[in-house]
Amino acid sequence: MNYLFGDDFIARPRRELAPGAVHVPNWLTLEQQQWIVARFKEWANGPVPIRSARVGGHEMSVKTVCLGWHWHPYQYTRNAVDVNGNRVLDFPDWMVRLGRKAIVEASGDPNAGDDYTPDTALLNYYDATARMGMHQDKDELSNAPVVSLSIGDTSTFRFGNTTNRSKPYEDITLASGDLFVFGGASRLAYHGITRIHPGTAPADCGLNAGRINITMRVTGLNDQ
Ligand code: MD6
Ligand code: FE
Repeated sequence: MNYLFGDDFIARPRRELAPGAVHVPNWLTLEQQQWIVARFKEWANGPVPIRSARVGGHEMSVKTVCLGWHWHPYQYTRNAVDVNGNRVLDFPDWMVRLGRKAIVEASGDPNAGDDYTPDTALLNYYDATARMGMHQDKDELSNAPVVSLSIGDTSTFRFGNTTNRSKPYEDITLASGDLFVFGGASRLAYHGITRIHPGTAPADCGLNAGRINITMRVTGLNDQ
């Protein structure tokens, strides 16, 4: 009862922060979260093990494993050329369906997801001290929306403007099960994670410590 209709339900309403940027708290059920965490653990130990990408000689504090296409600064390839050369796992059909449902949910249009076929997902793992600096997601050729899901510890997400990394920006809480869709006029908004709040994950989400963020994207790329 508290989980369903408690303070959180009132304090964190569904909200469009800017045109095309929609936050839907508590969108995934605990059972869906658990199942995704179990898959994440398999993928993290798959053909391309989870790792911290190197950006300009520094390791990112976040660890990443990819599906469909492998992201490394600042491009997508089928093979993890900066890890072990192996091909990344295919993008699963169930995740395409989940992405379409997310677009329908965020837009309120029952047909809005029909043409949405994400072909890559980045799964980021944050420990208690990990951060993500302000950035734009601009390595995709398509301007289709990015679907973001959070599981585990709560984070502070900084949603900025499309011009630069500084103000104006707004800090919001992304908690376990939250959906955030980044599309339309907000597709190239700067954003980042300023902190993780250790010990805040719901007991039954499947993750004991840290946070997983999944972002599904449409690369606009073809093989060959
Ligand atoms: C995160 N998210 O939530 C980092 N990117 O851990 C992202 O970088 C992100 O949430 C594009 C669209 C939505 C996002
Ligand atoms: Fe991003």
